[in-house]
Amino acid sequence: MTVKSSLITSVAVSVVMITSVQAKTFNAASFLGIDRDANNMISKDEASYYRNTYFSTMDGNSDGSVSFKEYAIANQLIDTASGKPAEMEPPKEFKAVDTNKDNQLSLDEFLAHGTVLFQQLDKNKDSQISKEEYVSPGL
Ligand SMILES: [Ca+2]
Ligand SMILES: [Ca+2]
Ligand SMILES: [Ca+2]
Repeated sequence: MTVKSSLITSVAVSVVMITSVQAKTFNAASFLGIDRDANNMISKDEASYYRNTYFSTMDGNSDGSVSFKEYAIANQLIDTASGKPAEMEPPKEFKAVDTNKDNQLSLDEFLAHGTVLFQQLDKNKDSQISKEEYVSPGL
C-alpha cells in the first residue's frame, strides 16, 4: 500500500517535471501566434508584425510610447490587491529595451530589441526561426 502510493507519487512528479521543462524550452501558443502563415517558421516580417502588435497592446493610452506603468500593467506586475502598479524599480527586461534610459519604451527601441532577440534565436542564421530554434521567453 505504502510502496504503491509512493510509486504513483514519483510518476506524477516526473510528469510534472517533464511538462515544465518543455514549457520552458518551447512555447507552442506563442510560436503559433507569431507564425501567421503557419509554415512552422517565423520570418523577420512576422517577428516585426508581432512586435508592432505587442507594442500597441502595451501602449494603453496610445501615445506611441510605453511607460513603465503601462509595461507593468501589460506584464501583470501589478499588485492586484490594491489595484495599483507595484512600487518597484523597472526590471532588467524593461531597462534592456529602454536604450535611451527615459523610462519610456519607444516603438523604435522595442523593434530594435526584437531584432536582437531574433538574431539570438536564429541559431543557423537563415533569417527564419524554426520551432527547434524558438525557446522561451521568445520574441
Ligand atoms: Ca511563417
Ligand atoms: Ca526610451
Ligand atoms: Ca533559423
